[in-house]
Amino acid sequence: MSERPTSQQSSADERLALRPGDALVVVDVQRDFLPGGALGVPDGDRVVPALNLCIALFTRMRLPIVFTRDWHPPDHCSFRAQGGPWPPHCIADTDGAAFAPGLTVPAGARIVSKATTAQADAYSAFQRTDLDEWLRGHGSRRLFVGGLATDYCVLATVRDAIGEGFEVMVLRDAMRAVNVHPGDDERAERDMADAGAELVTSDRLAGDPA
Ligand code: VGL
Ligand code: ZN
Repeated sequence: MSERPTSQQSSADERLALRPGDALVVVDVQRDFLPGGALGVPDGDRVVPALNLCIALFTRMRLPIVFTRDWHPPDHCSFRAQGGPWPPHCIADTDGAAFAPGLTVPAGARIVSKATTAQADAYSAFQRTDLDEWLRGHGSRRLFVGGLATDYCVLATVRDAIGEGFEVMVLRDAMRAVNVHPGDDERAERDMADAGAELVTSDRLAGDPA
């Protein structure tokens, strides 16, 4: 480790240094998406420690943190009884819709509820929410995104964020996929990269010295 870093390595490190204009977006880390939940994502609980470290870092840097949540009415169109693809999940104000146990949700953190009406689903946290305006109002230009699930709400949120002009860093180790079809996780990562997102590992993020 005594070798001088090449210019490429140092620029990668510089890109992982948090700075004003950065925000953290934690997508749908809710009980129903954890193993054993109504729509359990394999290893979904594994995102919590990685995200908590990011949440601590963004908190220390006084950078915005947004928690999104799936927040459906009991007769939501995505549920099988209504002809949708999913079992009932994340019904507003139920235990299943609560944030994962152990997830650090700082007091005053911004919470964005999505897919809140029966007639429409929304995988992206930008769909019919004020997330875009809120982030712009806070001067955010670059988003670090992790959570559940890689192949649905994370993917859709990342694509929309790029479409809205944000730079996006995807926290690879802080997200997990449903994988209805084997390989959906890899396809989702490729789609995000093709759309212009950078895939990074959360433990390489750096703040200012404490
Ligand atoms: C999600 C399926 C259905 C997600 C939400 O948060 O990725 N997936 N509703
Ligand atoms: Zn849903």
